[in-house]
Amino acid sequence: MTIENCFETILGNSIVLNDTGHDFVKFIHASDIHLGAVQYRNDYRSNDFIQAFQEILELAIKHHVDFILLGGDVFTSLEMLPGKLTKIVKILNDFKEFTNGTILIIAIEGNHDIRKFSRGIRFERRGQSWLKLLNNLGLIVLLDADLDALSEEIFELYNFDTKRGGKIQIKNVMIYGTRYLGEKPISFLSKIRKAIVKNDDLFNILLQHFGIEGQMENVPGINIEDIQHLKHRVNYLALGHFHKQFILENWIYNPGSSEAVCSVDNSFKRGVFLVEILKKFEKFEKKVSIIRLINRKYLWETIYLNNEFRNKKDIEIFILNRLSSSLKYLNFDIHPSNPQMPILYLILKGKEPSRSCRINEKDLKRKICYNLPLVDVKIYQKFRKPLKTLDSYILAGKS
Ligand SMILES: [Mn+2]
Repeated sequence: MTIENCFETILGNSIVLNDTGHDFVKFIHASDIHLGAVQYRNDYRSNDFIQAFQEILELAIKHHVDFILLGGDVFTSLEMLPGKLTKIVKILNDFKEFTNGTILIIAIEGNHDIRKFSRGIRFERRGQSWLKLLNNLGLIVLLDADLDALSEEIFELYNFDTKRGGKIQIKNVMIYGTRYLGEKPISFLSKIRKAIVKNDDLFNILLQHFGIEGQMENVPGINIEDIQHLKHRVNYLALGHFHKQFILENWIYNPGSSEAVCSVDNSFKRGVFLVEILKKFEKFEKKVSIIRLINRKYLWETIYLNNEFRNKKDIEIFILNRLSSSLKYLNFDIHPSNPQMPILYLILKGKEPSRSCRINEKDLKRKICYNLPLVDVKIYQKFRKPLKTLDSYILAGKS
């Protein structure tokens, strides 16, 4: 039995390689793919993240790019089910084979790539990641600078034999990258600036995993004034970390997460950047286009529970009936592998059910997905608290 190359199945076997010469470079900048997200909770939803990754690789082939940048959080944690990793390795192998290794995937580690969910263990210090494995298998180029070294040795050229290095040159573009530098990377950045070589013949990209203050509400980031010093040596600051897309001052770029990792991500503009760099009359010209990915659809529904319910089953029937009528228009086949089936974010409001009727979210979710064409349901219980009676105040005062 031969296992088909997934890119050949989708794109046919004709590949046009990018041979437009040294002065024209094209790349895709993506980030925060979060492979492995929701893998324990919902297998089909979890595949959406792998699907988004495959879509990025397909875009790279279709647009004949020279390389792909991944700004960290490629994986959602160190915990990865074997089946999922096998799938990812197969896709990367197929990609390498289909493109004859001409499109390099250049990545750095984000905070999630080194994160372990188990309690109480500082695993980050052990320096392991799935990206390191993919790098050792020759499927990606993982950039990491040696920040303890002397300035001129911080960024060694990536060596394909040792599979180590902090920078790589493709045509007249030089890409510098480091691992996630923690929550306060400022002290490292002046070191990094000194180590980046200013050369008018090269277009410098710095690949980093941090956010910029003010771009996301209540999420800490770096003050933009504190990185102005990089501007003179960096033509394109390629970021990852914030799941919301932003472009600042025509040199700072953050594409946002490729799938919605949590419900709030759905409200953000997200996607990938397709960047073209052309050297014209000794000057670099840059064109950045935004590409949105085909993500899983989602919908929000609010149900008010104002009736008296005798038992848990009555509540479930009530919710199911409400949903069946409001989602009537979804006439898809109910099969979890159907990619058209949306995710439902369900808000329950009104009177909080009594203790004996308390909602079991897992049960309710299972029943909803069994009866309606939805891939997954996330339930938010936002009931108003029952008013305290005068008696309960008096009792509380006595105790
Ligand atoms: Mn992330």
